[in-house]
Amino acid sequence: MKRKPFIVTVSLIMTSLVFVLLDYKPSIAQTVNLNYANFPPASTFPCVQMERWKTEVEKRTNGRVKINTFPGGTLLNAKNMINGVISGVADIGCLCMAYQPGRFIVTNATGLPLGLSNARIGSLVLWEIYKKYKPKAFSKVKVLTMFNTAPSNIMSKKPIRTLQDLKGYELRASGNAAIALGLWGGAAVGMPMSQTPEALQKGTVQGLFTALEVMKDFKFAEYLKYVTRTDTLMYPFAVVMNKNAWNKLPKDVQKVFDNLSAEQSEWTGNYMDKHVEEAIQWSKENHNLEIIQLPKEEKENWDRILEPMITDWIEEAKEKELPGEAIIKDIKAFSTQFK
Ligand code: 3IO
Repeated sequence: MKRKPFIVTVSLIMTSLVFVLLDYKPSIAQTVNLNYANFPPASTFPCVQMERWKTEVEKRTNGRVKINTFPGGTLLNAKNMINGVISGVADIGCLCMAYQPGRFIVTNATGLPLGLSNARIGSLVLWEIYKKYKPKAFSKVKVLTMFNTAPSNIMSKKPIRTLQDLKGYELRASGNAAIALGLWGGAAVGMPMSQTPEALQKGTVQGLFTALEVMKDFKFAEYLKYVTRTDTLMYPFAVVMNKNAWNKLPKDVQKVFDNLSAEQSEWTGNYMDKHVEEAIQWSKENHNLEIIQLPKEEKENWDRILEPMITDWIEEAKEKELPGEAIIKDIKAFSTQFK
């Protein structure tokens, strides 16, 4: 075999190099892959909002950003969510702030019994509070959005019609909701939502205290036949992103994410409010759910019992050198603004 002249070899190498570069360059500039972790099952509202956000981001960036979603705690679980995002195990994570009340004092104030009447208002108020106070708890992440659940209600195996019925009764709840149950005389058992189905099956708890859409999404209505309408206290959520991953994003992509923040908050609130209604209907039609309405005076009494939670929270905030009174005033003001 005759050897190719040197110049031919060199030009062949150069041409392939050009092809490799041409081929390679657009693909690195074009797609950013981001992993998004979530703790509860795919059917539940935190994951529904995650899929909606993914769809919008992929559409608005013309496919230049691809979001890989990990529901059900497959990448990070409820309690290690924010630390996992800070350390880069996931690029994005959705967390419930009520699971770490001491870590998210400011934003958890929107979960106090302050009369926020639905998830839409709760979510928009939470987002305003975040923007205004920029709590230190989020200094190591980029916050993409925040939202709140609908107000909480008691779901239980036996009917709860009076405070007497609640005495010592074991119900699963976290954060402010757990404090409230305690004040009413119940026995709150703390754990993330993702562990609740097993605890109910095992009989460690006899019900739970949170937003009602879980009756359908976790099929709790199959064995929890009673709802007592308390309609108070929300569970605040945040979606956070790894700072490095954020800094590496092209400016126009960052803008797409930022433009989605308030919109995603409101979308999730609206979805939650609508889905709670659907879940109640579904539970009544398929599982014979009984809804217990407290008589007006009784309801006022239940609400009154929770009032010290506000002053206690203000005290706790003060100890941490946070403007507790101003934050509570702002929550109330924002909530009338969004009515
Ligand atoms: C919740 C958490 C995960 C999936 C569905 C949910 N519905 C309401 C919540 C609020 C919450 O975090 C909780 O623990 O009750």
